[in-house]
Amino acid sequence: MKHITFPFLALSVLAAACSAVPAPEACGPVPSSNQLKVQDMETYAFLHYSLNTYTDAEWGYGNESPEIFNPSNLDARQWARTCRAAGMKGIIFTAKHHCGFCMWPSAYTEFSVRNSPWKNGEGDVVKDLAEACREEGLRFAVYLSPWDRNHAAYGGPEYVEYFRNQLTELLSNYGDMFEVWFDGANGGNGWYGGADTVRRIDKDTYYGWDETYALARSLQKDIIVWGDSRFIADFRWIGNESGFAGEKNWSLLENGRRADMEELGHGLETGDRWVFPEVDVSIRPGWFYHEREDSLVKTLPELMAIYYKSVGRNSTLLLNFPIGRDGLIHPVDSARGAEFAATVAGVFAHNLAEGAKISADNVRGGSRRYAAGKAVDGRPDTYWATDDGVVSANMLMEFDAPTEFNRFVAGEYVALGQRVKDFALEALVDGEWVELNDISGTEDATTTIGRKRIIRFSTVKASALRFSILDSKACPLISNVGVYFSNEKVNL
Ligand code: FUL
Repeated sequence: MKHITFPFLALSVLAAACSAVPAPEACGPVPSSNQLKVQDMETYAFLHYSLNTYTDAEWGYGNESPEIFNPSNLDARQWARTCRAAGMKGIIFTAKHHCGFCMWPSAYTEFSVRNSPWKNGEGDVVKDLAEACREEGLRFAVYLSPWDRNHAAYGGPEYVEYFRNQLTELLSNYGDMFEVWFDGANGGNGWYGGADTVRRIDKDTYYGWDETYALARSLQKDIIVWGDSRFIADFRWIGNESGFAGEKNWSLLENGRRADMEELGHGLETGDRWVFPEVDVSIRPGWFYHEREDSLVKTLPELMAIYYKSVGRNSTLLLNFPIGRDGLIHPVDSARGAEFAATVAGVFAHNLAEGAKISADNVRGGSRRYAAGKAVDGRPDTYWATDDGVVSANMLMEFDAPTEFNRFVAGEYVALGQRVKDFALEALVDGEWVELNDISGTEDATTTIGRKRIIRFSTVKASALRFSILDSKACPLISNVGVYFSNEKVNL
């Protein structure tokens, strides 16, 4: 009996010891599972394509003829393949831009591909792309412009019904969607069914966002809403279209109040709702294709800088590829996208922290379950945690031999809330502790962490790295730490 009871007893003692260390409680607002899933996609693509592609414009007036939509070579599979090769995990497509032209044969308007010569009016770009995404293993989503410069009733209640009908069509007929994008540009001059006038609306009240968001959520169980209203959506605009988030970046905003530019860029430490930041930027100067921009495709160093300032600053990156007039993504853009993905993968291929000796000056209940090593075990669901009430602590990484590195990555276990307010990095170089800060920073870079924070510094050759959390809303939960060496060129 002994040899059976003993391990049994030992196991129960161990179990009791583990359960004696309570798991940390959530701190403040937390993300929904839909938000977490989109956050974890990190990079996904925007595709801008509409009549503007053929009028060489960025905003159509709404008086264009559907006849001009007749691409010779439209191939949604090429778009999906290109996006996948660029490291994109999903695609958001402009089903309807401000001109009002529908890239699917909507039952509610004549202003759509149904009245275009392309495929004799039998085509459906949204359907083609939804299928291509499924084939390439990408998630799919739509951009539906609330502003419609073609519709005669824009500005009145009838248009809002039309808008919701279109939303229902899109979210019912094309399979699973991960996001719906309700652009913030709203009202102004337009064709409006021939009225050719100026129509102003109150963008907070006109669309009945509460109900419209609820409609979207009721039609798609995994969807997140991107919106720009005081009825706060699930993801927020970052406040610029240049590709950067603030150094300090909270995933929170205050519900019921329109955020100003400062709050969009940095979030709000005291916010009462989880609203993750999304950085939208185009690989070219414009969102739509213009031949004159063929030589202005962003360079690899520019794209890398954007990556560090978006994904590396607790945001997702929504990178736009315009569709060309032939119905394809231009080869320069495709090649640049693939180079970008390969470079990101290369920089973060080898985590030097994995070979280091890892320790911390505080570990929750002294438990192995919350040990510092949990931050380098490659698992997103385990983390280093401190005791409740301990809001400053450090983790030490000691290398076998002096090691060269210039990138540091940290991530919080945000399912239980974003916590860290301030941290510091120091490297032990020739026996001296040297402070490391981001090379691009105009602001203090080592502040918030969130889901992922990347710090870039000039190469150091160090025998140890100290990651100190200086202040946190509650005990910090660090699920990921990485140290890397990269020699890729990055724009500051
Ligand atoms: C803006 C729009 O006005 C642009 O045309 C583009 O669609 C961009 C993503 O959002 O608000």
